[in-house]
Amino acid sequence: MRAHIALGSNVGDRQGNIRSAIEKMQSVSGVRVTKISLVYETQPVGGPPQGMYLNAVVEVECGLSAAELLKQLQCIENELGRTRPGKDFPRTIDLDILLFGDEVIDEPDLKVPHPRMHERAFVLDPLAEIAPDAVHPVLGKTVAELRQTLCRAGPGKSA
Ligand code: A4P
Ligand code: MG
Repeated sequence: MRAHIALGSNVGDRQGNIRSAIEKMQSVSGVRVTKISLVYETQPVGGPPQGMYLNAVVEVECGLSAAELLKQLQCIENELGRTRPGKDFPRTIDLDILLFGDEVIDEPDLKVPHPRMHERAFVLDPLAEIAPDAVHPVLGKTVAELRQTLCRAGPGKSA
């Protein structure tokens, strides 16, 4: 299955955290990283006042189920020192499954497509760079179309 994963970091060595997370994904058996977007610096959206984020998206070919992939991503978050004081708090690394082929999953601990992906420039800009033609299976629009209709935070802002 082809899946897309968002990476976000705004604590510590942000570039190093993104790079280490991708390296760790590459070493998960059953996961092959096939595309990597550029890294984007973005304004924090939601949560308490906090530093700027680096965001990126990768595409993987995945022999695991979505639930198994989530478990592996959470292990990587923990290895990179992720703590969870509350929602939208600063983080060393956040790994979210955006799309998992055309699967629609609505479990308490796993929602795919990611419920907020279509509202967020910090997701759609890097995703559109590597997968403009991927289709959101609920909204029935391509990533490029979602990005075009996005309401931006303000002129020149990328988040
Ligand atoms: N979960 C459910 N669905 C998924 C999925 N598709 N992928 C559950 C990954 N996890 C999923 O996540 C909380 C729970 O979501 C997990 O236990 C998992 O079972 P978390 O990573 O512990 O907490 P979080 O990151 O605070 O929540 P979440 O939902 O990832 O937050 P958001 O909505 O993604 O927002 N601003 C900028 N510029 N850049 C950012 O990257 N990120 C956030 C986080 C806010 N503002 C940001 C950024
Ligand atoms: Mg998360």
